[in-house]
Amino acid sequence: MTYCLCFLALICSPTSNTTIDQFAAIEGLPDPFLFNDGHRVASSDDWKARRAEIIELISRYEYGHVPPTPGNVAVDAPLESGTRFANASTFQSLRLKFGPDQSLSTTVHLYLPKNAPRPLTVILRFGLGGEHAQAANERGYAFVCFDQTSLDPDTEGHDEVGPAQAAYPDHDWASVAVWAWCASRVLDYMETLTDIDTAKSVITGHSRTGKAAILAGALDERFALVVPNGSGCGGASTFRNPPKGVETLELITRATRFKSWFHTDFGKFGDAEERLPFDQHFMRALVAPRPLLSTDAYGDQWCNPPGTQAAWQGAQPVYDFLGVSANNMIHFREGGHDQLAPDFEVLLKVADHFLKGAALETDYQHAPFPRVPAPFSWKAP
Ligand code: GTR
Repeated sequence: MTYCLCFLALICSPTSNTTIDQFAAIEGLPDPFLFNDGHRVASSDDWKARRAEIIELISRYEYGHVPPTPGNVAVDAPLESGTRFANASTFQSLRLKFGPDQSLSTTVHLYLPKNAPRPLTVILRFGLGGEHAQAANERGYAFVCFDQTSLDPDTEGHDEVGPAQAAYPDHDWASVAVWAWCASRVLDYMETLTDIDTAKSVITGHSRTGKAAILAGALDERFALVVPNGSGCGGASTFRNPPKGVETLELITRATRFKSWFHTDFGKFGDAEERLPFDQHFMRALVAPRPLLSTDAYGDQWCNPPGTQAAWQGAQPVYDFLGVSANNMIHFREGGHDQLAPDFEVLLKVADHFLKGAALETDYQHAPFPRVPAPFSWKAP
């Protein structure tokens, strides 16, 4: 136990000059209920304290630390307004400004159904493409998408200090964290609109922005439903014991690939995932007790489907402990890497249930690989 306490003190010191050898290997998924000092969560207040420790762990080693809410989001310029979907929806494009001296900006597209009762439940999605806007509007949801890359460009094989990192030079945040923070700034703006009910907001994204969606949902408790799609490595699937053919921590953090998405220390855990003091089930646990639905595809091998099951299983004891077992959801469809209409339909069904009180026909709590055992033996306190 003494060794354990020293070790935990070491890993949690943000100033320590750690090397990989200083991290003890953890067999199976780490226990999210175990505090850094070795004692275990026993009450819901304890869980709040442990949750704060987990935020520090994933910020220190995986994504970097995000700055506080700037509290100064405003419209910089309206860009376009019109209608969409045979005049059934209004469309607005505008630029928001925020951050130090309001020097940061991002473009936001708002699609609002004309005939749905106000205030509207809102679905936020990363990227300006507008995919799924019509489906959302037809079901009475506002759909808002935004350009997260205006705060940090999406680069491969090299890093660029993006505008957000330049504006906050004391922060060690990497791209995924910048993008997640961007979603929260768009939500700040939504809070100023009488047409929108931000107490009922959904955050979703696909692939790299699925990683940003789960991080946004983990850090910002205003997101009422969190739906990472095809997020895989660094998103909703675990790193430990990667099966053949999946994207591993070592692969994703290569300098020739996406090192710049993650904290500069994260690549040290490449081919040594077992030494990570957490795994991605901690991300799902951070969202609890709020509902979380991961949507994925069996054919999307690169995204590590069994690892997504493992993360879902590893978060379930936390949802159970908080008395909301049904809020931890997983869905797999046949096919490949995409956020398709059927994926979005599952999101809408789950949103209808959790945010609008509709009945849920399916519980989305079935293991996609029922014969694969859960890779841990600890239980909820
Ligand atoms: C891939 C990367 C994945 C995923 C994907 C995407 O190249 O390996 O982690 O993020 O890009 O965003 O499309």
